[in-house]
Amino acid sequence: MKRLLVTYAIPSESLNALKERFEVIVPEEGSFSREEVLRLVPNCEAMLSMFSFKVDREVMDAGKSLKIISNFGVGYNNIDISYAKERGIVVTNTPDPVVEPTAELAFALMSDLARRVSECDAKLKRRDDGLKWGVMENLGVGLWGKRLGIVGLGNIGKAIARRALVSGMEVVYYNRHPLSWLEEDYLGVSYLPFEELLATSDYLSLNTPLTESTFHLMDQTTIAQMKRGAFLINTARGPVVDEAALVSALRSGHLAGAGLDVYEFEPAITDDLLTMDNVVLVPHIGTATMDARIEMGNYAAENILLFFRGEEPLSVVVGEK
Ligand code: 8YV
Repeated sequence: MKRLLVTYAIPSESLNALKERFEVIVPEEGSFSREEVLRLVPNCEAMLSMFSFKVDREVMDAGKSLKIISNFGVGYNNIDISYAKERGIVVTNTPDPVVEPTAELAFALMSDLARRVSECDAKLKRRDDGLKWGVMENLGVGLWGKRLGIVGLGNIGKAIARRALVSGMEVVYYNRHPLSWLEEDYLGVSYLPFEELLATSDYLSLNTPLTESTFHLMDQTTIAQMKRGAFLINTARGPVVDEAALVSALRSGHLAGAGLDVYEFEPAITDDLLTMDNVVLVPHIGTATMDARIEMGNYAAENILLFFRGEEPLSVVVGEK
């Protein structure tokens, strides 16, 4: 029987079909440590990995028999893709089940910031004397009539755009390769050059993968190019934003607020962010619903099953297409 190493205790129902065909090595709860993975992987033909676990050269060298790495999640910046290519290891991911939950969270962060929900909630709960009730108190900005700029209009960006449009927002986007006018028309979005997008968006949502070219895409220069009083939402990957530059733009008042699901030094969070009322923070929960976790698990499992049946996996990052 082939062996599959699952680095994290994902929903057990997602592993049922795999257990019929593989010896599945999975932690009872939480995740295997790096040392455990290095000890267990040598005998495994397949690995089901998580964004928080680095699958680098050392792991792949230890995994002499590895044929496939099925990543649980859409983002695969945790995997040394060029080494997987070199070794001929197929890498797959789970783009479809993450779309709606991530869009939901991005929209929740944006709505929260727009109407200062978490800020008021926290002040009320700690009976903060600074919280005043009154017609001219706790004024937010709102979403209706405002412009949302989406950096990276892939499937998640499009799902955010749909939500924004029904909320009365105007949606503009920047992609390295703009969509066709037909698709723009169908979605109700318009392309803008990056600098124009930054300068005119009231809300900026980051939805790019983390690559060499998106590392610190939002740094001191690009954050300064953002419209004064704008809000930044990041549900993509932390290092897309230079967190120190973000903190100083929030301190100076250039940015009105930020909604963050991901962090440059995750799981560490820059201390200053923890003290700011106009910052809404959540611990990388973009796809954290039970439904999504099961769907992601099933999808990651299906990728492995299809591969070993000699069929095309659902979503291939590296390997035969
Ligand atoms: C997951 C994510 O929480 O899909 C991604 O890239 O970051 C999230 O959906 C994560 O991948 C869990 O491994």
